[in-house]
Amino acid sequence: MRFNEFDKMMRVYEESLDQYILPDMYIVARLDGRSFTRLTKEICKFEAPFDVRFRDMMTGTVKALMESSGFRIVYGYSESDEISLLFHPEDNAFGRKVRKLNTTLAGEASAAFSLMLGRAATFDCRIVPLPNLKRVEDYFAWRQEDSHRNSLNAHCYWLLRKEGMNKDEATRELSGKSLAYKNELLFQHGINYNDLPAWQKRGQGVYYRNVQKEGVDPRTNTKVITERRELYTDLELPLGTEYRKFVLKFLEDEI
Ligand SMILES: Nc1nc2c(ncn2[C@@H]2O[C@H](COP(=O)(O)OP(=O)(O)OP(=O)(O)O)[C@@H](O)[C@H]2O)c(=O)[nH]1
Ligand SMILES: [Mg+2]
Repeated sequence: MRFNEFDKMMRVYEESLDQYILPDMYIVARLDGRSFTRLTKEICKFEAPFDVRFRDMMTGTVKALMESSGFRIVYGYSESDEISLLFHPEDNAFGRKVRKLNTTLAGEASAAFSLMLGRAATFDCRIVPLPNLKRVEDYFAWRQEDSHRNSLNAHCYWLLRKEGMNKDEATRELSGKSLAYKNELLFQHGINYNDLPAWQKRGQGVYYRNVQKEGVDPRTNTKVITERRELYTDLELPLGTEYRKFVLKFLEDEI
């Protein structure tokens, strides 16, 4: 068999699982830290339930993906050990091949996070194709609600652990309990959930914004104001309907 024919025959197998995101679908990628329960509790012993160093490594990873993955990402969101990335509607990198998106993003996130942490850590990645703007805002509202529920539960869990319960007892105590019950549990111990930092309840957003920088024009030696686009980490994301509008704006600004 000539090499050309051989090559053609083998490519059929290689490409048999390839999928593409259909045109007009909005793309969101979600990355999640692999076995980060062990990493955060046993290997690195991050502060629980929330550690600012861990949060900053997660947002640092989002920034690395937005700056150098080669994809046009208009908004990045992080909560707990996960990251969601909203793609520019016209991003056509790798012909929207799912395999390339997943592997490139997971590889880059793992590398960026590992360098910051100083040891190997990995992320998985899934692509979520969304059919319209309503589902895009639903997606981000969903992850924000997940962040809220996780954080309320985590604060209660670590409160019970500090009170002397072991892992199983604390988990059992909270299993099936309502949000109102958990809020009340914290309140009874002097913690008002509403007063906790916004980022712990809603997660962090990363996006580009225009900033004005003061410089000196070397030709005239006078002060000049220039505008630059830079990545910004927002630790006070809006909530509910306001957050939905906030997310859609990143797409509207680009269309
Ligand atoms: N100590 C600490 N842990 C955190 C922090 N943020 C997230 N985590 C932990 O990260 C883990 C994320 O949960 P999962 O993604 O469901 O669990 P996982 O162990 O990563 O499992 P897989 O994702 O299935 O591989 C939870 O155990 C969280 O408590 C933090 O700021 N401090
Ligand atoms: Mg994980």
